Amino acid sequence: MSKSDDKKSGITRRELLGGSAKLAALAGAGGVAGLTGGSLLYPPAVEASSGEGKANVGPGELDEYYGFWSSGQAGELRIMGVPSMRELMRVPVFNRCSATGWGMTNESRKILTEGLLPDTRKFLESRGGVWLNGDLHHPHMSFTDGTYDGRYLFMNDKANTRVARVRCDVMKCDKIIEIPNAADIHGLRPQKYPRTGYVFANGEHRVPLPNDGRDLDDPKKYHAIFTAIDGDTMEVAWQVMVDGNLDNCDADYQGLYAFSTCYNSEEGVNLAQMTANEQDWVVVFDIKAIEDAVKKGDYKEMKGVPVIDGRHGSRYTRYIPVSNSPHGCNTAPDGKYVVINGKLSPTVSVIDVRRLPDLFKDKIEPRDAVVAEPELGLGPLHTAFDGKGNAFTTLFLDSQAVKWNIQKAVDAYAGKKVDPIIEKIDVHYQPGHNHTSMGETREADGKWLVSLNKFSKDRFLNAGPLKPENDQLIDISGKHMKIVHDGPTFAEPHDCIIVRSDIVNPRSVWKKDDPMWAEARAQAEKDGVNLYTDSKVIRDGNKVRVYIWSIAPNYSMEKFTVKQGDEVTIYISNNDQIDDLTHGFTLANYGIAMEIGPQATSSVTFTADRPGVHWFYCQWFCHALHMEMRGRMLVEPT
Ligand code: CUK
Ligand code: CUA
Repeated sequence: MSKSDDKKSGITRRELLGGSAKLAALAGAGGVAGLTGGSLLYPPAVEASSGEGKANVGPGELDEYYGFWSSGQAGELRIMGVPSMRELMRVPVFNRCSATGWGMTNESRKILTEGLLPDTRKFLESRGGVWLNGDLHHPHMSFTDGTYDGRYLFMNDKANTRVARVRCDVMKCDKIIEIPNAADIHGLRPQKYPRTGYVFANGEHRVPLPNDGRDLDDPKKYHAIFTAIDGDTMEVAWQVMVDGNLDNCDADYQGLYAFSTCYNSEEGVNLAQMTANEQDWVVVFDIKAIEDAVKKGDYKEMKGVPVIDGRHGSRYTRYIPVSNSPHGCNTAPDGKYVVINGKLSPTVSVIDVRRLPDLFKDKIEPRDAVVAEPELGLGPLHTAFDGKGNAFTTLFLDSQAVKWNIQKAVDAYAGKKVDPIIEKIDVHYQPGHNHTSMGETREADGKWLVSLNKFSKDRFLNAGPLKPENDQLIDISGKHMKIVHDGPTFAEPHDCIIVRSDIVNPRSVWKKDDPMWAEARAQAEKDGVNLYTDSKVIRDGNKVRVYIWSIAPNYSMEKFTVKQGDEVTIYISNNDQIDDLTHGFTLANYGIAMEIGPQATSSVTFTADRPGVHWFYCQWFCHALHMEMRGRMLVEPT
């Protein structure tokens, strides 16, 4: 907070911090005080904290919004309740999961491997077949007509150049593809209109094409690639080669353009080179023109994908100069403006999408598409919207959230004497992304803002040198922004979306014909086995298939025998049809665990190379006799 801001609001940063701490203490104690007859310590604070009351979702009460949180280098998707900020679920995607068996079961390994490029598959052969890590930054829901439609969530993996999809009907990942030609997918956004449609994904780092060793330390031969993925089939539709690198991206509300920020127009390979220029740029992609180019054949095919040349001078792109090293790229719900966040510059640049047709016709200069450039504070990274014409930008270096008015910023840029900044509040500390409820849709409702802060320092009990991040919930429904909740989170929520709960309707019980275990179903059919009623051991040379079903607290088989060296596949089908009756299957000392949801089938294949008695047990608490839900695998030595 600058000195002048301190004077304006009449409080210092430290006092504000103290005040928030008191509010937080009250949030926990308020209810108890009434019961115990204890007096409220800070009654004025309660009056002042209307938002806090709204944020308090009592035991058994349901949240108004789903939050879908990334987890950065943890590689999973997290589902939160907003405004309670309760963590509801973790969905393994790019990581492996000890609880659910993601990365161990045949069903998950199929998803983790089927979209790998041949050379990666080969690379992983001696490394267990699947990647062990991922870096999930940007989870975004599919759209229809400019708003969330509850079908899918899409997300990037920066670490191993992948894009994944999660089915919202069961909240499980069903597709992961590796993106060819690109290096390290960072920015990701779905097409908003007319529907998703495309999922746009930025290859952040520049590499030689092909990247097979023939070119090494010759950065002039490096390229960054923008990718459009068909969200329905999860196949790459087309790619565009650009100048510079690619950071974040977004789409418009008209279905005509996509935008990517570039923080390395210098095409450097070290920090000094990458930040040398005064200006970098935003690349604008003309989607219809690119689709035409694909139809007409104006592309080069690389690794089976049409790659369009979108470098300077191309008909398919335009490069709009903005200040050095822009980062976030956010389309406003009014459908008119795209906010480009300055990062190294204290400004954001506002692009008017209505000027883009003229830009592509070269009737205006690229800079003429910029209609505002308000100076907001130090380190603007990402911007969210309230649907009422206001924007909220994170200031990483200032550790603040700034609320500003878009129209006023446009007016000020045009020369009017107006101050677009409405309010700044401290957040704790160093915010990256922020997000408003429904804020990246045309249904932005202006109720909540989440600030995803990279550091928590003194906000929580010290848990050791590795600190959690701090997600703060801010009530933006009133005149002033008000922090109402601190939420510690483990590494590292870059980004999130906040979706009205009526849009998301997951099932409680699986359908028996779910595509997730289609292969198990096909194999069972070949073996003449009903997955849900037959217990069978089928020997097929040294391949053994074991079919087991379960009803709490029993497996249908108490033991089975195999020979040392057999390749064993175990299929477990959960015959319980009850809400919240998940079983597990853990095979002790074989490193195997899997989740089997109600009416689901899970399977795992392994070599029985350890002779002896091996207990398998249910690791998902399912019944009073859950501990007894177990059986034996007897492995005869050869
Ligand atoms: S990036 Cu992390 S703070 Cu990967 Cu969306 Cu901006
Ligand atoms: Cu089945 Cu625990």
